[in-house]
Amino acid sequence: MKESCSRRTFLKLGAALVSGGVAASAPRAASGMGFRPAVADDVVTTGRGYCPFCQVRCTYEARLRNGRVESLSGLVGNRWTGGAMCPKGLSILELMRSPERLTHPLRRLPSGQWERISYQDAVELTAERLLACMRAHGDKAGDRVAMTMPLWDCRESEIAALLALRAAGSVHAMPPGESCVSSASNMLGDMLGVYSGTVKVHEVLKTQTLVLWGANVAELYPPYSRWLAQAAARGVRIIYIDPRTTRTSALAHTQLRPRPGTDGALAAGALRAILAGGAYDPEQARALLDGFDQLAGDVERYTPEMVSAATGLGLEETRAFYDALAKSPRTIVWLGGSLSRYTNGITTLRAIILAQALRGNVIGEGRGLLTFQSGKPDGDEEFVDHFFGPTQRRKMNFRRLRSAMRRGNLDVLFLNSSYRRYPDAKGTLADLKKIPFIAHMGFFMTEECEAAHLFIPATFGPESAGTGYGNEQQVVWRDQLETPPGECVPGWRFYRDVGRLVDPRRYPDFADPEDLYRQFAAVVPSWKGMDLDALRASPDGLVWPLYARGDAERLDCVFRDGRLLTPDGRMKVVDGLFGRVSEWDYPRGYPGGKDGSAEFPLVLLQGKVLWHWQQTLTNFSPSLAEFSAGRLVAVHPETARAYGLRQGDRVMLETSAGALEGWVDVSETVLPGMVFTPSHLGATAPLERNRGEHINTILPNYWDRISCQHNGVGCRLRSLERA
Ligand SMILES: Nc1nc2c(c(=O)[nH]1)N[C@H]1C(S)=C(S)[C@@H](COP(=O)(O)OP(=O)(O)OC[C@H]3O[C@@H](n4cnc5c(=O)[nH]c(N)nc54)[C@H](O)[C@@H]3O)O[C@H]1N2
Ligand SMILES: Nc1nc2c(c(=O)[nH]1)N[C@H]1C(S)=C(S)[C@@H](COP(=O)(O)OP(=O)(O)OC[C@H]3O[C@@H](n4cnc5c(=O)[nH]c(N)nc54)[C@H](O)[C@@H]3O)O[C@H]1N2
Ligand code: SF4
Ligand SMILES: [Mo]
Repeated sequence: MKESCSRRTFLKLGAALVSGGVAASAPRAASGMGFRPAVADDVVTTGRGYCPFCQVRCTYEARLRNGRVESLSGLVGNRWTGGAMCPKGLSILELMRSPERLTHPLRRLPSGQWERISYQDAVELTAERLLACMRAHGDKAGDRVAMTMPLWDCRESEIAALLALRAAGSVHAMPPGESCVSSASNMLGDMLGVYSGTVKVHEVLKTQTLVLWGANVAELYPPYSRWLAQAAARGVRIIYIDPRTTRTSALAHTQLRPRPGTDGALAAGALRAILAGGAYDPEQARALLDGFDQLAGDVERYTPEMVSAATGLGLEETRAFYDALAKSPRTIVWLGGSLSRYTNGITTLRAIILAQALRGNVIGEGRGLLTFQSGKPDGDEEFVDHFFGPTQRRKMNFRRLRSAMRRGNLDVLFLNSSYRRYPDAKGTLADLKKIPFIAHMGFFMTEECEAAHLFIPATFGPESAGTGYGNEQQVVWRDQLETPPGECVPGWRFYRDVGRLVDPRRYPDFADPEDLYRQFAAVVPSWKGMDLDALRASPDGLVWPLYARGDAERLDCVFRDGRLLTPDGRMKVVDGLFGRVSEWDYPRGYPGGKDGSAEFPLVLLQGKVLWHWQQTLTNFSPSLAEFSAGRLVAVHPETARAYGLRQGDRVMLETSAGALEGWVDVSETVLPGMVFTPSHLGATAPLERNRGEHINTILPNYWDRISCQHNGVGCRLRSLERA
């Protein structure tokens, strides 16, 4: 906590505000959570932190009265956010103080009822389950213990959890990746040697064309809208590719609206057009692309006519797009998360990355690829190995983990996320129920509790300290500003306490996140320069990696030597595992695709909405509920006419996997033949506007080699009005 100010200094500040002295820079507070004027003997202090939700990782200043946080506002001086913050972050206070919040550990009795137990009992019970598994299975125990990742508390909690997992011999930590942007990060890794964006967001100011490929920046990273506005003001041409119109549409010069899941054909067509028009440097392309000579044959069939038929885009707009790419001297492509969530995502992403490479747009100023990414810095494995030694165990993915559950081969699961993030949520729950012991760390009685045997109440926001990381690989600090209610504990404490019971000899001792951070930075070379004091002093932390104290942060293109970071410095056109761009096809279950069914002729698209975070937490915020339209089912006027649906009608949305009820919103924001519905609702949400069966309960369990599919399956609508 910094700058504790007495009543006198606060009054002086108040006087300055009245006279207008600092009014212009006075931070904006969340509505309804404003800071009250001080009264006699109030102690007013401030502290800092960051929002745990999206990867913009906004930093905030908190204002406290008598030790209680009263308001949060975006930290002025944060170079990435411009000092902004969105209402999701401001809901932290509401969520912390929610009357629904669970604040004591609970154990499930054989009767199914919950019983309150002490924190110490919860720790001992968990350690005992791990030790019992180790006694029964010896070396094999490591494959019978797993965890879904605790992403949103702090990095030190993640590390403490990974250490506890390894104390039981396990490496099976499931980050949300496979349901998030893993196809994009893995294709970037495979083709360019870097698993995240190749540049930081500020590079958009230096390009000439910015393609937002499914990247709904304005609704997913609201504070980053300013980067689009600034780029446009500098003459950057913004092309947005999204089947829906969104708030991002207003910030773009042109929008292309292909049918969902067809971007791979559009990108392969771009490759063909660039090759045919000679809009590339043959010598450079041959040097960069391993298999260059195969490319022309691979993209032969993607004529503008074929692309237009596959995507539903007009022939002229398709040609105009290719022309814009061919003529632009510098282009940055921002890869939207949803591209990863189709079973043809790998091919799509490969085609887009190849198109950037062919035009010479991966290395150099104003060129590159941006992503929506956690920005997770490396080093965790190095650190865990430092204490436990290297391991030969190969990490499972979630599909394998599910089949282990199904076969009764999983004894302990730490459920630190929702399980609903994966499609076929009901099937996932049924498999979870085969696990004899699930510890869930969370805040509310959500669907996850239905699967759990032990509930550990977590700390939220300013109730605990630690670092977070964001899209620009910036690491930021959060102060602990309040005492957590009841027996709520930060993740690092629970996992440290369990880990030290399981393996007291090897599990490292640390007092708090600061201590753990310093130990980590001392062990891992890429963190040696990530000085904690410097990081805490800066409004936007430090950008990882820094190998030595005093080193300058690296903010330019990652390919500093003019060379890709793949082992041979080249990019593969054809990949043994991930295939070639000639193989593009519609995603699984697509109406009109290979395995599409005539019974489900509409294309289902679901996704995030502006003021909600993922599947769980913000469903508990009353002020965010005000922005929720519930289970809306958006259809184009033509589709509504064809189905005899009117605005507000109640309707069943049905897929091959199930059905849920919603209300019809007739809207031109979607294309004819397509349905859009939000992803955030939950069945256990206490606020009616956020309550509803989760969309993943009706999505079939489709996966490609990397990711699960959330979009593009066939669906139909059945009116309940005149049934
Ligand atoms: N249908 C559909 N499915 C999707 C998506 C979609 O758009 N549509 N999006 C996908 C994407 S991009 C992602 S990243 C995933 C995200 O999916 P999840 O990772 O499941 O994210 P949340 O729903 O936020 O669940 C987070 C849970 O973690 C726990 N938690 C949160 N904060 C803390 C904390 O500070 N401490 C502790 N100990 N626990 C905490 C709480 O139990 C909380 O409910 O979902 C994916 N699934
Ligand atoms: N408000 C809010 N913001 C968030 C999050 C949140 O939960 N809520 N979660 C954060 C996280 S973890 C992530 S990973 C990111 C990324 O989140 P994303 O996965 O990118 O989010 P979505 O809303 O699923 O999809 C983004 C856009 O892609 C469009 N789209 C869908 N299918 C296609 C397609 O086939 N082609 C094209 N070109 N576009 C398509 C959708 O219409 C939508 O406007 O968002 C982050 N920001
Ligand atoms: S949700 Fe994202 S944009 Fe909103 S305050 Fe949190 S970090 Fe910032
Ligand atoms: Mo994500």
